[in-house]
Amino acid sequence: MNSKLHIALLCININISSAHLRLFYVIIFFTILHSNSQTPGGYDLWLGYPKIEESIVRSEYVKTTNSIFFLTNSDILQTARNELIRGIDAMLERVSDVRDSPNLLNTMWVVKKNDLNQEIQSTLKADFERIGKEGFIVKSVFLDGKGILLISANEDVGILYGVFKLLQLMKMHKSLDGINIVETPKIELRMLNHWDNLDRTVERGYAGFSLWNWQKLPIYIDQRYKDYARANASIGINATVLTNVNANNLVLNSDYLEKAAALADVFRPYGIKVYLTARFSAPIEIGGLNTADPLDKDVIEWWNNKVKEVYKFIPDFGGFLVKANSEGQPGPQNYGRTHVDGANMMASALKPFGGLVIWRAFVYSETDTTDRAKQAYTEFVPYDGNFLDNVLVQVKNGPIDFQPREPFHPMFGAMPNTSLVMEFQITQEYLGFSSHLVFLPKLYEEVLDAETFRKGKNTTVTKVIDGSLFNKKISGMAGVANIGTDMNWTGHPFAQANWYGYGRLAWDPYLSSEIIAEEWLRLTYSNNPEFVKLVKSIMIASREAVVNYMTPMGLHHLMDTGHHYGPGPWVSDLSRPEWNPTYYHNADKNGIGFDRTPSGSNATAQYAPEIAKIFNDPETCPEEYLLWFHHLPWDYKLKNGGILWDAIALKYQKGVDQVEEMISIWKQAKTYISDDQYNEVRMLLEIQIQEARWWRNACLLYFQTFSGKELPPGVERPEESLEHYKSLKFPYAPGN
Ligand code: GCW
Repeated sequence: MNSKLHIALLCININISSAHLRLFYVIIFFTILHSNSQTPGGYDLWLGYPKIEESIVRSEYVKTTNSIFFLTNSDILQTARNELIRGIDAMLERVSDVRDSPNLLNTMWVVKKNDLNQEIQSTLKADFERIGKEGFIVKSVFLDGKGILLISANEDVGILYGVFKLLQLMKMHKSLDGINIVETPKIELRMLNHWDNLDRTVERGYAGFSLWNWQKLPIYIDQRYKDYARANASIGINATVLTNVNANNLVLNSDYLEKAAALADVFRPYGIKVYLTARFSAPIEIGGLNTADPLDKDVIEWWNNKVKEVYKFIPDFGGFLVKANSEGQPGPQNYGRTHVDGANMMASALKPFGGLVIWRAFVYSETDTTDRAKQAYTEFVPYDGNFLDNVLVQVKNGPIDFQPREPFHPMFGAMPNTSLVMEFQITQEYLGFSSHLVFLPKLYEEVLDAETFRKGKNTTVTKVIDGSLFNKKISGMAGVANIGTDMNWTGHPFAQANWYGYGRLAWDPYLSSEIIAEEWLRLTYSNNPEFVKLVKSIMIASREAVVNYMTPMGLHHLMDTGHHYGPGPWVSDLSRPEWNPTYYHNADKNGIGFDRTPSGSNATAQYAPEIAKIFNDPETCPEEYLLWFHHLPWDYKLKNGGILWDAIALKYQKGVDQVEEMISIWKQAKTYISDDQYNEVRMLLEIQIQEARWWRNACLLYFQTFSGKELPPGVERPEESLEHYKSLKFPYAPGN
């Protein structure tokens, strides 16, 4: 319920006789107005529409939106229209005049290209050509000698995105005077990957249970499904994979397809397509065949029929996401076939319906003893050019697994004849779960901006995945969702910024993380410039802080076993070598780090020679990747003259100091937000500082057993012994 309305009702219900009580309510009323968020607990995400008080801005908006011609003849356009009315009515506190036919008083038009007259169409010809299927125009134009605001697009969904754009601008109090925005997404497939199981647990989920209530579907449609779709549409996400890549084949049975279809029906008016994960062995498990060999004719027929059935339920079904021959999942290699055989077989079944296969490259073998970081490249790059054109290969941002920092995956740029999808993780499996404030667009930006040097200079990862470098027709980005049933959707209020920021970068991978942070803060909390400046500085520093207190200088995968909660650098007894942190840090009395140069695993050879050369030499290797690529002595001299051991220790300390700084800045931001908003994050920061100290202490005590050196001045002494840290067990850590 709207909080203002709520207070008003309270006042009616209770017979307030005392003046004191009256004053009390007045105070509550103003406290609530003070904050931007309209429903408690952050449910509104970045989509609350608080009243605009500033009179100049307000009067401009009132004038612009006074009389609106909104031609509405589809479900998506109806969604857009509802959103526009909801937004402007709330922000301007009035009932707006929106009609299906034009009149002379119109101040604004929301009309698709084909419904505009020829004259405007030809004036805006260049714009319409630029915006493609999903882009939009928000522009001041002259119509019969009168200035109006026009929102237009080639397709319905462009109108929806244009409406959200306008509302966001208004929420940020931007002037609409002479506005001229012509935007189109730079990536075609902007996907969320839910690792949601049918029992509603979420693999690596830290925000409650899965949103999808399979038990009550298809009849019961939870309001959350619509709110979820609305949030995604507002940032341009157009695809969602409902189920975990560790797939349960039951979702391909008709009873579940009917449920998935009900979700697809909810998402369609928001421009979002549904995808499912497909378990490769489904023909055996639910099809009753005795093989899932992709070249077997019964298997091929089974998939053809299954796909036909899926499209009966979901006519605009997006396709299958497949994790095959990875971490125990079945795949074509079980039958002596290749990834190409498997992916192309499914792609052929989907092709007549326009569906896609998204085949994951996250593979590493239980028998292959070569450096895990090399395996995906070794396996996939030779297949470049062999996949059908409705197959996309989805590659994690780095060669290991969503670590706080990894160099970019060498497959980016190495497969010019294959469409590669970037897979980012939004859920914070290795970055403190939903208790740590970490602004991930900083990480995403670093990967996207990385130079691949595959076609000379200035050939960044972004240019690989947006398709511009190798003229790829389909481009894509996937984000492993951090969304669940928690009241605020993501567990940590600032984890909403990672969902938001992921969507913004999928729309435009050239955007800077600073701009995204600022937008999100303004849309979520407050337009106050002081507040934005303060809190933006927390967000921007937060990613480097977590790298420092968990895995500085290129260290990686030091997390405890299974759940990945907290430090476990000492773990060395797991059945597969590459599951052990000791495999990655290789600490011994001589030094620390993974030698991936030609004298070691030679993983650097998978990068372009120009990049490999930089990584190969510890003198030129960026310090943040030093121990990713090199095994170096504890007293190795760094550029600043210090030795490696001291530098590692000081980085751990710095991470802790940075979180302390984040806490002190958050305190300064207190006056700009409500107490609830303040306290929620304050408590989470308390967890974060404790855990940052825990990471520092545990890792330094452990590595010290090898380095044999004292902690340098400036590094706080650990409160507990190494044995204490080693003894900590967390059988119920979430998300496992
Ligand atoms: O990071 C690892 C996770 C697994 C996950 C796997 C993957 C879905 O620990 O939980 O499985 O990656 O990406 O397939």
